[in-house]
Amino acid sequence: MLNGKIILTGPENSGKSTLKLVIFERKNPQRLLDHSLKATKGICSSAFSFFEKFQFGIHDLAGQENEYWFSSEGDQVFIHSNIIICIFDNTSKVIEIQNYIEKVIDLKKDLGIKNCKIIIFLHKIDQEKPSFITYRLKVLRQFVSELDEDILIYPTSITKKHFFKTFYTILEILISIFEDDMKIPIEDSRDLSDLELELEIIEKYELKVNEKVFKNKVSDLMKVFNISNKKAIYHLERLQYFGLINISKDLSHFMLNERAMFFKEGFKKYKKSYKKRSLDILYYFLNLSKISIN
Ligand SMILES: Nc1nc2c(ncn2[C@@H]2O[C@H](COP(=O)(O)OP(=O)(O)OP(=O)(O)O)[C@@H](O)[C@H]2O)c(=O)[nH]1
Ligand SMILES: [Mg+2]
Repeated sequence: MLNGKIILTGPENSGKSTLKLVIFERKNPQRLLDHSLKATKGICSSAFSFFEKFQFGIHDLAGQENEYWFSSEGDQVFIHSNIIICIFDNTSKVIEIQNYIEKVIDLKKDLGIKNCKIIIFLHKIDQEKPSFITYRLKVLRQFVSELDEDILIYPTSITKKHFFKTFYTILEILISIFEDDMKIPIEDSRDLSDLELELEIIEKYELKVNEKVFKNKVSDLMKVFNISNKKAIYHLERLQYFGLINISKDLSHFMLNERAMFFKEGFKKYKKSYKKRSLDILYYFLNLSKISIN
């Protein structure tokens, strides 16, 4: 039995499936921006866990089938959900976004779902000028403030400039909503110094455009960080699991991948203001695993 249920909904082509893949399944955002996924058919469900203990399902609904999801048969998928994330392409008409939000609120009332938060992502903000996004957010926030639901709206995008912030925002949302369930287990020997070193590795190395060779030597890493080969491989394997680097088969070389370059662009910028809290948050992602649901 899973302890959490998250629904991703929104108009077709708004970016739901891509967001799920780049954040939770550690896929390369650039690849999914260059090669779009096919439109989702029906519902695409996956399950994940943090620290193995807190297990949750994410259900990504096909935008093309929205009529069905909001019908008295299709709406059953929303039962027991804890978070309904509505994702909109920021270029959508405000009135369409507002109508959609109202439909979700009605659905929640009809189904009598309690303990469920509605979250709005104004997505693909890279497509518009910041001043336009600010204006849009203001209009939508004003709209939701008049509803009798406590709805938060976040600007998001998986492009390089916004990837880290989006990634961080999603984690903060999960931690705030699943607060008690998501506490770091006491038995976890939470060593943030490991994570700190791994972030330094990401900051130190680079990946040039179209570079495909493993050019960084593990022996150099050992010298720079004054660590043993065993420790170096330990950190590199964690970073590989985090979806940020690739290690050569013989474990002698490694390279940052494109996802790491996306990650570090924002991390560098936000690191100063987020400080220790950001380490805690990133620690969660190191402890995220995909689990099978059968
Ligand atoms: N510019 C930009 N494009 C994005 C972003 N996120 C996703 N996309 C693109 O948006 C398109 C739609 O993405 P999907 O994830 O398939 O959209 P969806 O909401 O799952 O669509 P349905 O399955 O039809 O409901 C793809 O071409 C993605 O590359 C983003 O942050 N910025
Ligand atoms: Mg989809």
